[in-house]
Amino acid sequence: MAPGAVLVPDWLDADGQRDLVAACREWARNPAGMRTVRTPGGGTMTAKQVCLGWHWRPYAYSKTTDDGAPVKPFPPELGDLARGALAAAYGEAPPAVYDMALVNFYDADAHMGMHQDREERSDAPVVSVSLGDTCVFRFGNTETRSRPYTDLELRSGDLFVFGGPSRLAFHGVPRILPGTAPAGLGLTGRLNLTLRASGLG
Ligand code: MD3
Ligand code: FE
Repeated sequence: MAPGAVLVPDWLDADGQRDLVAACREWARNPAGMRTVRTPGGGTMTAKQVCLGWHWRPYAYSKTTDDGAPVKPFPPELGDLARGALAAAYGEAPPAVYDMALVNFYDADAHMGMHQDREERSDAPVVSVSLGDTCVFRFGNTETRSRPYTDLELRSGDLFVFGGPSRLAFHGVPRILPGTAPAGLGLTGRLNLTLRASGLG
């Protein structure tokens, strides 16, 4: 891929995928479900979302949710998952503190427009794990949200790590390929888990 962007296909086996789906369901359920994110321009995002560790509000992080409730904790096992992901992608784990996760759920019609992730104060790589339906992922450049970009498919169990010059690349999810989740996973739609170092202490 581009410098700093490493795709590890089939990083999680079937059992690992099933465990992570179950965990995502727990994190989404307690105490509140997944939320619909409203953007400052008055739009709504089609992917539903849960934040762990830090609350992401377009376009800032906070320690309370929109209704003033404390943000759900960052599960320590996700720190281990992040370290394992960095080792798999780069062969070593840079010493950043991973303290926030975003879980995005896409139904068949959901998508995510081209954007940069630049609310974090840390330049540590973003770790992304895909579960369920395959998506078309659009990986762009650091200058504009338009071409040049590369479209590729992310499948259940795939790991993608975005560090170095790729950290500020524009990216998005133009579409989901419904019905492509592995049989036996028990997931209709797509879950994406991103792990980040907020750098906010
Ligand atoms: C490249 N999520 O949560 S994951 C996001 O599939 C987000 O839910 C998409 O974009 C999803 O912000 C894409 C791949 C990804 C995540 C973060 C990145 C690619 C990235 C940050 C920087 C560069
Ligand atoms: Fe993003």
